Amino acid sequence: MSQPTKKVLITAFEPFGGSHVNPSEQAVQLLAGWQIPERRIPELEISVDLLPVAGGAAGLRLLERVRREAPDAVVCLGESATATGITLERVAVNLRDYRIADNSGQQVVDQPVVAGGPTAYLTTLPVREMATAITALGIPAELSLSAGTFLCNEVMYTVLHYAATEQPSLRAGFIHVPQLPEQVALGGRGRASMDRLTTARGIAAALTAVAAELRNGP
Ligand code: PCA
Repeated sequence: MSQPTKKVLITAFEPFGGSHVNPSEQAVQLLAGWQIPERRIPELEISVDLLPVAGGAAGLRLLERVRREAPDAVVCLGESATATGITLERVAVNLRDYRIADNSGQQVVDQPVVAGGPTAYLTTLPVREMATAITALGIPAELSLSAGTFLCNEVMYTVLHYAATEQPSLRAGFIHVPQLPEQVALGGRGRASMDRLTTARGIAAALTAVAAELRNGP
């Protein structure tokens, strides 16, 4: 008997911080275009969106989409200049403390994401299984305790707060991806990088673990 289809919303971020590309956007373009074999997960109906790197606006856009589409899971992606592999975030904190200005020019310091909200939320994605699925392909993956205090943490906290308060069945979390080789080369520093195809394959593998979790869930 075929499984009922589950809806997964995947988001990426636009470029920021003076860069012309964002590896999360490029990986999501490959996922959306069915350009990688691992993408074929019949029981998942995948939709994608691109979020602005703008405080407040990113979360509003994400929640508007979540309310409209009512997905079963939300997987948000963003770039990290320090990630050495595909990085599955475990915790979102109720803190906005931007190390640089966002794309609208605002640099928020020491503000909560949601006034009066809990200090933190744990991811509701099966991050351990996702990491295992990624590394099984020979692609580096790790779990992380903090998505930072910039936009990535902000959207992760925003969607987890929405789930906790309005849609408890919704699974949500955040994945940081390394910079592209060309970004690291431009920066002139010996940092880790990952090409877009490898990143997209890793994310697709992680989605198979999400699909398994949704299959077994309520
Ligand atoms: N990375 C930033 C915001 C946008 C992105 O791709 C972050 O780590 O918060």
